[in-house]
Amino acid sequence: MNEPENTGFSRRQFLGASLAVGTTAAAGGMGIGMYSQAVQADKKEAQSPHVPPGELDEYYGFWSGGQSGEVRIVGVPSMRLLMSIPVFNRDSGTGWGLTNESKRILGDSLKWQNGDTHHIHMSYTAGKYDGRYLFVNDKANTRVARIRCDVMKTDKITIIPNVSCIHGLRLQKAPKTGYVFANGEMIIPQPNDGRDLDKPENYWTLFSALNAETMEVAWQVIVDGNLDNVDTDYTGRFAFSTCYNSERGVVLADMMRAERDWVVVFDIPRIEAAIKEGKATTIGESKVPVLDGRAKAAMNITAYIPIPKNPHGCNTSPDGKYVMANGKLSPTVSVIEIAKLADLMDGKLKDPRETVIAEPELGLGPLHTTFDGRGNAYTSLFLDSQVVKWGIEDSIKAYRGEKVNYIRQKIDIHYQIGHLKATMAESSGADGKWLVALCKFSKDRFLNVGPLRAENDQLIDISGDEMKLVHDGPTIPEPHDCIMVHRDIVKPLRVWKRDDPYFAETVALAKKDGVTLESESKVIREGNQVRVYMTSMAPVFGLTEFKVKKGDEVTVTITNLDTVEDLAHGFVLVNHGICMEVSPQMTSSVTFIADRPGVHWYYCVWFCHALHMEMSGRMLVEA
Ligand code: CUK
Ligand code: CUA
Ligand code: CA
Repeated sequence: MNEPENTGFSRRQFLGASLAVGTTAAAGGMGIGMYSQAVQADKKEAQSPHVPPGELDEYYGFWSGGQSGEVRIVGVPSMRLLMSIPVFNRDSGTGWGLTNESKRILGDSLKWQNGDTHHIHMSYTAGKYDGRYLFVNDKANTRVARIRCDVMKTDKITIIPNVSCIHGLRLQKAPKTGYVFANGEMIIPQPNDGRDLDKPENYWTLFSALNAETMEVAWQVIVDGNLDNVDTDYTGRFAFSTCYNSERGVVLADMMRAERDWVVVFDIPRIEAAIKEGKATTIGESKVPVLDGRAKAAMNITAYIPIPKNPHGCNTSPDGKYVMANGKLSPTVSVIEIAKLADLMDGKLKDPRETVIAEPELGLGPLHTTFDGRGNAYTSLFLDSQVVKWGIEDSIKAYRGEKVNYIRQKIDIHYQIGHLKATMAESSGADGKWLVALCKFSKDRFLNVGPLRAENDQLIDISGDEMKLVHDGPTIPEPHDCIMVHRDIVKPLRVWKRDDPYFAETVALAKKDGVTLESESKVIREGNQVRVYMTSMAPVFGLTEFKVKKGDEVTVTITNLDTVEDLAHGFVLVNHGICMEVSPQMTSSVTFIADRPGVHWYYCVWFCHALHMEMSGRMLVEA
């Protein structure tokens, strides 16, 4: 075992008072590895991230895409980008935001073209990833989306009422994912209808629970302070949220005033019981039941545990014993013992701080923590640009006064790390093989591409005693978080099933028109509405031409009859701003106005056949 020295403490004293302003002022400035700690090289050679041609990655990585608004699938350990899944953004190739199928899912979201995905998580059964769904937040437009893992398409988007910015997002882990928990970050007047504009003392935010199956908001809880990140326990009873703005300030200086903010504990069964007992109200026009979880309401559905200072990440250990609140402006991570929370809720503890059983000093700017399933935690240090590996049980001993060194190793990363994640780490199946460090700055690590740069997702081998950096992975700004799930758990389809709900409504409309999509191509006119049904099979569309009149509302529905894996077609209508994906056995449709007379070509946009260039046709628009 390595015995590195813990130099973190003296460094903290050295920087002392400037700590509070550090995070905001020094972004991009400090921490390029001046304080790297040497560990005795461990004899085990680093695992190779190289996946030879023709072989497959061991893990599916699911990356939030940040302000790109999308989700990405990355192969790990090769770090090859495999696919992007449009969610809150618009997508030129698949037609996400253009097709009728995507418009139905976007619903009221169609009016917004951007999103900001931070936290992505996979549904659980009994604490283990179950490969059914992914859920992701949109900080920018206060939404939560669900992605179906069988087809890797977004299938539900919900706008959350009464809050501004959904930031933290986590799932109930047991017995299976019933609720999706979503943190409202910013505080606003309630209801936010123009009242109290200049009265921040009347601003509040809420914690939201969505039903994972229906994606409807089941209930909300109004809280003191604000809400940053969230995690849950492994029994299904508790959720925990960090709060950096206990001061309920509206400017930075106010948000940093207190030495401690807190973690809010939510007792889910008690919240459900209180709603059943009719204790909920509603806010404004929303019909969602709202409970008052503020301390002064004394409803006994929440508890507030003081934590230093402006804490950020919130991470439950895979054994279900602890939840870590990452100090950000404090060099510490606070370790809360989950077994003590029942007593806390029952009022049996004198001081909620009794639930904190360790507070290791780790370095500057601790943001997030991940786990290897072997008792070690790994915390990202934004200001130090390091990952610190530490022993959880040793940190507990040290807190009790025993003389133990809980720091195992610090490794430099490049640079300014936010989230970090180990393989399978947010499930009881944490396997401690790889760790990804999502670095906000790449600076000199890649070719200069101008003022806007890629970020750097670094791959670290954590399978041995020593962390070893093995790969730099450029990534388009800016994923905040990722999860890595073993490939045995994720089982996507190879071709669509004809009865898929994704296009069921389109199929039903065709049925009303008496059209059998799987074999027929025809044009149906009803007034100035024209419905064009055609098949596609490499290298031909079922119709090589169709005729409409200027001003007609035209719906083109295409069904891909090919059953060959990977044989997608696409439909582009030239100079009409239309493109859509039609993957094997999929039906896609798009509606537009034929506003210009003339000959307008359409063509297939996926290279599907030697005669792909010839896969085209004409829309003839009469004046
Ligand atoms: S937050 Cu971005 S680095 Cu939105 Cu999870 Cu910490
Ligand atoms: Cu069909 Cu190219
Ligand atoms: Ca604060």
